[in-house]
Amino acid sequence: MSVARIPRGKAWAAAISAVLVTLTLPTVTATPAAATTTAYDSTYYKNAIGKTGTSLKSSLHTIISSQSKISYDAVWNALKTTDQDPNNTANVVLLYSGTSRSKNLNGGAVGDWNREHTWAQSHGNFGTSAGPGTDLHHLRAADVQVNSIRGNKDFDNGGSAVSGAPGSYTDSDSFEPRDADKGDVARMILYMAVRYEGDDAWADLEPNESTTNGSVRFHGRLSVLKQWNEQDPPSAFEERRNDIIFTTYQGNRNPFIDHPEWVEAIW
Ligand SMILES: [Ca+2]
Ligand SMILES: [Ca+2]
Repeated sequence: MSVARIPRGKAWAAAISAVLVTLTLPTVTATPAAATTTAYDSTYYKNAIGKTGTSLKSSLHTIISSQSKISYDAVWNALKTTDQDPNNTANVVLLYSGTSRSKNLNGGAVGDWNREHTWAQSHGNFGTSAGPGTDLHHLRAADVQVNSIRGNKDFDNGGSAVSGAPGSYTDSDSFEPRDADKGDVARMILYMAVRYEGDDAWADLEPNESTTNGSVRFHGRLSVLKQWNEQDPPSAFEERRNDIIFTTYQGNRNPFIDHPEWVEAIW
């Protein structure tokens, strides 16, 4: 009987390399915030693809700065569409609490919802004229009293429970949203940093590590926002509102909802 003439050494090498391939592949694909691909990569994001750091930030700034602006009064009706409860079209879902509340309860009284500026208005003093103060990419429906507790605080972990917003915490100088809203908040803040670079009528908004920014043009806390972006990836709710803002209201997108890995690529 003849025996197969495969040299023993080569058979071993082939077997070992096959094992190595199966061992190394999962490690390569398991990196956090793995690169995503979107339908917009070859069109809207064409000039940003493949870039990192300040080059990526600069490209994205140019792309997303082409937009329409709405009035602060028009924000009410826009939020009734962008923040609609997926399970009840008569309601909006409120940031920080997750409460579902009637669209008709918009206003300033206890029990109403109002227009939360996730990037606090005072951080750069942009007010509510058409611009950063009316930019739907960081405006969300929120409970009047919860919004008041958040105030203009920077974002960070820690504090005591927020009344009316289970899972959210606050202390004297910072606010921590509930887990389901952490990534949303991070991506909204970082959108604002890329959109507003000081080359128009508005301040150059930037994230930093402080929790006492008050009325300066910075927002904290960057290292925590980066963690929140990883911890709470974009949801169907966020993706839907990004699409509605793009197609119906502003004509621009939040790049960090489409490509959450771009947070680490820039910061
Ligand atoms: Ca979320
Ligand atoms: Ca900026």
